[in-house]
Amino acid sequence: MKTLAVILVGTFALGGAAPARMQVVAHEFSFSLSRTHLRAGSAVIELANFGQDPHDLRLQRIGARHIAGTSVVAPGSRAELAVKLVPGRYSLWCSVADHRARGMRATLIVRP
Ligand SMILES: [Cu+2]
Repeated sequence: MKTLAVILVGTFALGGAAPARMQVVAHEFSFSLSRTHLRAGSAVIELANFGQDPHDLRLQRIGARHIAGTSVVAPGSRAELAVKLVPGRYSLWCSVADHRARGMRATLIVRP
């Protein structure tokens, strides 16, 4: 019985520590998301630039003011963005030049 309790505590601690992960692949001119829904809490969003131009990633919960984002990522490179997500709808876009208007935008849903 004592052993079982220790295992349960160990599993719980591990599960609580690992943030959700999501990947956004950038091309000219689109974003493709490894998932469109995430649970609220800590998450690491990776921007992988598979395109031929520099791109970045901006993230904003619709209705909120704060904008999170990566630096501009060179072709073939990646960047990670660590965020704490509250439930809501989020806009994702590339802020380089007119890329957003050209199609580098997506929506992410964060569930409670
Ligand atoms: Cu771009």
